[in-house]
Amino acid sequence: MTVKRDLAQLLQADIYGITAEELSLGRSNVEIVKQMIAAGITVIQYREKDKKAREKYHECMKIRELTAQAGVTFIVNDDIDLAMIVGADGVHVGQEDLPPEKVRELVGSEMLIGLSTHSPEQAMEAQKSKAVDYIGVGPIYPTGTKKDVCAPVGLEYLEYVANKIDLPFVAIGGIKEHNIGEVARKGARCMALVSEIVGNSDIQAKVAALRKAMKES
Ligand code: TZP
Ligand code: MG
Repeated sequence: MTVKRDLAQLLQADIYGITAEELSLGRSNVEIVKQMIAAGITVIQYREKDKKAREKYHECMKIRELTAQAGVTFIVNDDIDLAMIVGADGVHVGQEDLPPEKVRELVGSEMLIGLSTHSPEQAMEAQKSKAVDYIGVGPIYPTGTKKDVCAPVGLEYLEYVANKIDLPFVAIGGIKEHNIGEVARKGARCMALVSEIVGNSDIQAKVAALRKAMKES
């Protein structure tokens, strides 16, 4: 039922959806996931920094059910235990979280591991580590969504990854309809957008417009 370690699906994804309830115009994370699925998004990450573990567990159980029914890859940000308990397809960690090799020991061989990277050195290290399945590349542009975010890495680092790194990658940070074409032109095929998607009252229309802007680039 679940699509474990389905890198093929991840590679085909054009848009990677991420939850952010505080930016979702009063809609719940679960409601946003329903709308992302309706918009045809095939990879969805649950990112929730403010809630208690029990509430996150209940939300993720519901999201697991919805994504499994739709054949959508479900990734949990930060919480390795939560990802395992709800049977997520993947877990996404940052540079200051547990090392990916140790995460792999915990989650086993089936689960996808994503790692955020911000420099060529970090991308190289991720590639050498056989534990990482894909990397996040960003923030490309300034973003107000992530609180502890580093300075924008710019398009130069994105180009480096597109040309020199073999791992699948997801561009992230400040990507909007007006600049997604520029990101695509630098070699990104999969983009993660938070505020641009969850902060829109018509997610289906926004995703269609984003896809059009990517294709026209
Ligand atoms: N990691 C790097 S930037 C970012 C995360 C989670 C936030 C991106 O949000 P937005 O609203 O698409 O700029
Ligand atoms: Mg993190």
